[in-house]
Amino acid sequence: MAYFPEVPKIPFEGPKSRNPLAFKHYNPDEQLEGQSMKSLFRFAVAYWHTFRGTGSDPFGPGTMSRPWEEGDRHAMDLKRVDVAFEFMDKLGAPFYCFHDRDVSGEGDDLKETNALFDKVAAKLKEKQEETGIKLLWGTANLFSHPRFLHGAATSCNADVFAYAAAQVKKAMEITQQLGGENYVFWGGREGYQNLYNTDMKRELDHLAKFMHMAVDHAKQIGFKGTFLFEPKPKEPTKHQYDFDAAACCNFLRAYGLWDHVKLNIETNHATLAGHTMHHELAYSSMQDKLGSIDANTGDLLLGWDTDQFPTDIYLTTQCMLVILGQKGIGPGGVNFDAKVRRESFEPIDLFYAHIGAMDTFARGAKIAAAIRKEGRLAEFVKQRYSSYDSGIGADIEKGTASFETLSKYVLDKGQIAPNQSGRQEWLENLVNEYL
Ligand code: XUL
Ligand code: CO
Repeated sequence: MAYFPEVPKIPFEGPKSRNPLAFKHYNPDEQLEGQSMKSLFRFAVAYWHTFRGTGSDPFGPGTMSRPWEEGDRHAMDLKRVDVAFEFMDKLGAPFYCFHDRDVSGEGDDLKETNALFDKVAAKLKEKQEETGIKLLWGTANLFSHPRFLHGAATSCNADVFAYAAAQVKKAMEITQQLGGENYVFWGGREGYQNLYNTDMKRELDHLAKFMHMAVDHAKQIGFKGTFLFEPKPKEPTKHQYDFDAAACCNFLRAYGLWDHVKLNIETNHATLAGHTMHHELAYSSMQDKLGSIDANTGDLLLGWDTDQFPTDIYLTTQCMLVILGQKGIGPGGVNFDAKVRRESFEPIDLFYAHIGAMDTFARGAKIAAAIRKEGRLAEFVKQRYSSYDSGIGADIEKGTASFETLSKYVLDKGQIAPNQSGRQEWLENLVNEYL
């Protein structure tokens, strides 16, 4: 049974193609800076948006036409695995990601929920083996069910903390069984709405305890995947503790989790935090914490997390400048945590969305590689800081300078070296030369 009968396996046809069901730039075997595009991007499909998204928004119910969605919900969880793997196989996506509750629904209690999850996991494994598609990361949904209304690891209710721990234990074990290469924590409701009722210190201490338990459990079961923390400043809560990359780095350092966790950076979360994706990537990469990305984008005129597919070539060029700068992103990848618009309700729109996003990344990568090859941008930055390569600047960087020596230096010198232009406009033009 084919669920997308009108769609063939998506071919690469090159930039001149006008076939909407073909790649113009993503050519999995093409080499960029010594690696194939396939292994550079490690593209992943997000199970929750692509196979569970209904198109509902705060003003109205779902609009998506998904003819296969019918009948008993647990039987549907199994059937949907066939839909998902047909889609991913035709698209040529090498990876997928899920939350436990996207692939398998709740039972009457945790015991039944876990048993249902086992059944779906067995089918996922079968389909992974049949298609060669792999699990990039698993995670647990600790935010949708009403029990998590005060949060999960930061809930004021210790039983909810315990339930969340039991749920994550199972999600980690299934991720391991499926060969998942990473495990993600996004603090769905780990934050607060109002400080009048919140003990922030206790909540943060609890969150750290929770993550330490996850690290210990990974050791116990021999799970070797990378743990990833996914920053997001707000939504659904007014303040989320994993606010941005810098706040996450501080949390990991303060609570002794530094060596165990990296970051999964998402574009729309970066912009909600008042940063650019470029900033969040550059910051995490310089901390050696850039582990994976959730590739999407927001809307310039809407303030919320619209999770749109990335189609902006400047954005993907900036992403790839950082990713190529750290020689790739594996064992993480580029996960399309993005949903088609409520108005794009036909199944075929899912293909257009992913093809476009993969092409936008491939194009951004080619541009970034060309910029890096000529090296003019890097050379400018190197020159800009060259006063620190010798003399007084080198003393400052080495740590041999003090207020005493610097004061003497300036007093002796009389006139300091003049400033030079930052040349922002010229550099913006320079990037455009490669587009
Ligand atoms: C929510 C979000 C999540 C995480 C996984 O904004 O990005 O889907 O990626 O829990
Ligand atoms: Co995300």
